Parts: sequence; C-alpha cells; structure tokens
Amino acid sequence: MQWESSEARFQEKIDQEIKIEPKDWMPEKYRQTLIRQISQHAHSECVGMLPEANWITRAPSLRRKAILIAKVQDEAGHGLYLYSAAETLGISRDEMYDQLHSGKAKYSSIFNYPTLTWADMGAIGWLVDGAAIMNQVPLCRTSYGPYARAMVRICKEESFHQRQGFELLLHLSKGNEAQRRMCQDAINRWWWPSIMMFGPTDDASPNTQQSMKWKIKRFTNDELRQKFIDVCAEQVKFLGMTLPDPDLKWNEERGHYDFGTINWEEFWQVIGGNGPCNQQRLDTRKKAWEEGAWVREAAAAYAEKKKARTPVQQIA
Ligand code: FAQ
Repeated sequence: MQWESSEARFQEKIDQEIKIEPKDWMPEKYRQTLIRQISQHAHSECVGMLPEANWITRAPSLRRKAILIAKVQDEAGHGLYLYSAAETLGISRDEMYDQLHSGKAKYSSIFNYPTLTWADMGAIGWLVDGAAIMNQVPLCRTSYGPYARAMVRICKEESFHQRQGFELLLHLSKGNEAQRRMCQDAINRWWWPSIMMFGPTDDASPNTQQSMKWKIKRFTNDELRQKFIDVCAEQVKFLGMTLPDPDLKWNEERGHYDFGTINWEEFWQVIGGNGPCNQQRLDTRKKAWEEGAWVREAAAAYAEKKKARTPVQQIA
C-alpha cells in the first residue's frame, strides 16, 4: 500500500536523523502533534511575559529594569519564531490565537502562578528558565527542521535568562535577613510548580511514546525532570538556600537525587484552567488582542496602499 511505504520511508528518515522539512510527506498525526506542541510552546512564551512584566515598573535599580525588559522582550521574540515554525505546518496564526483565547490550546502550567515579590524574578530565571533550557536544548535536535532551528537561538537567550535569575538570587542571598528570607520564600513557592513543567510522569503521559519514536521529543518527561532536579540540588548549595523537599536525598546506587511526591492533583487542576491565575492570564491576553486591533488594521491598510503604488511611486 502507498501509505504504508510512505510511512516506512518517513520513519527511516527519522531513524537516520534526517530532518523533516515543511514540504516533505509526513503522517497527519505527526503534523498534528507538532502543531499542538509548537503552538503550546509559543503560547507559553507569550503568556510567560505576563508574570514578569508585572515587576518591570518596580525593579529595584536601572540595571535590573534593563535586564528584565530585555528578557521579557526576548520571550515575545521566542513566541514569534515558534508561531512561524507552526505556520509551516499549515495552521494560521489567527487560528492559533483563537485556540488560545477560547481556552482550547494549553500553555505551560507554570505561568498560572502569581509573582508576589521581587525575588520571584530571580526564582523564575533560575528555576523556570532553567527547566525550560533542560527541556529545550534537546529540542534543538528535534526531527522537524523549522522547530529545531528556532530552538537554537531560543536556547542561547534562555541561557542568559537563567543566569540573570541565579545572579539575582545570589545577590539577595548575600543581603540582609529580610532579603535572605525573601529569596528562600520565592524558591519555596516556585520549586514544585517548576518540576511540574516537565509534564506528567511517563506512565501518565499519553504522547511521550509516539513523540519519542518520531524524535519530536528526545528525552521523556521523567528523564528531563530528574536531570533538572540533580542540577538544582547542587546549585542551591551555592545560594546557601534549600529546596522545599524533605525527601531530597542523593541516591548513590541510582546516581541521582531521590525526591518527594509531586502533587499531581494540583498539576491537573492548573492545566484544567483552575490554577491561581488562569483566568487573569487569559483575560489579559484577550484584552491585549482586542486593544491591538487598530494596529493590525493600520498595518494591513498600509501594506495594501504600498502594494497599490506604481513601481515609480514605490521608489519615491
Ligand atoms: N503545562 O503527554 P504529555 C517557556 C499537557 S518554557 C501545561 O506529556 P507532551 C520559557 C500536554 O500538552 C514552557 N500542559 O504531553 C519561558 C498534554 O495535553 P494535550 C513551555 C502540560 O506534549 C520562561 C497533556 O498534558 N515549554 O515558556 C504541561 O508529550 C520564562 C499530557 O502530557 C514547552 O512548551 C505543562 N507543564 O509533553 C517563557 C516545551 N505538561 O495537549 C517566559 C515544548 C504537559 O494532549 C518566562 N513542549 N501538559 O491536551 C514539550 O516539551 C512538551 O509539550 C511537554 C509535554 C513536555 C511540555
């Protein structure tokens, strides 16, 4: 059968590490899985700007404000590269926005938590961007070409984000008693949601097996989570702080840190729309979309006007 041979050839290319490009034949399920994952990723970058934007006007120094603005701006750029990568699979940007605004599309659970103090900017950089990098560096080798190429630049920028967060926390950890308390409190609040970012455990993850076979994912959710926990358990020592997990303990036999039970009930509630800030985040995105209508209309009208000009007028 034609379909069977196409499918077999496709898998062969994947096994040989040959990138799949937009015009190549691909199984419909591969295309749909990529649209789902890439658009969810793009939405996460855009919604992810909101918790940090909350602190731009309250950054404690000009240097910190400049860093935070640059970081938030980077996230917008990441969203745009990713929307462009998803568009090569035959979905329009408007459709993706519709899916976000109607609540049909997901975005990362992490951005449904509030940013209560300045130290949260450090914890987001260290832990949230740290988890993002752990997940995204392998995506530079994902099987779909446009997604893999977008991830290369994104990862370079995420690395700066992670370092600025750690440096911010290091600064607080060397400060006065109130600053140290603020630092520990932010780590306590962001730790568990950060390790939930990797998604459900492998046995509860409906997509992992097929995505690993197609090399969309290069590691499973649990593998990446474990790597992240191992790294953070060491880094936290430099801060002189602790991770809020009494069961965190080096396991000589496994060569990894053991860790406590994750509250999966909380995870499913948050991705089901019932996290502390889900409604607020969606309302803010929808408002920005509605209030930006005149900019989109003006840009489209300008493009039409330019197109209608004669070549001589265009030069002038
Ligand atoms: N949040 O079968 P799996 C950032 C859903 S980084 C919400 O394991 P999959 C940078 C999943 O969609 C954050 N939903 O799914 C930044 C699926 O639902 P569906 C974004 C989650 O796709 C930092 C169901 O659960 N990064 O933004 C989550 O194989 C600071 C079953 O799960 C990416 O998106 C979750 N945490 O694995 C920006 C990376 N976990 O659609 C601003 C790319 C799972 O079937 C500031 N994505 N779900 O109804 C991935 O690597 C994968 O999609 C996973 C999930 C690992 C997230």
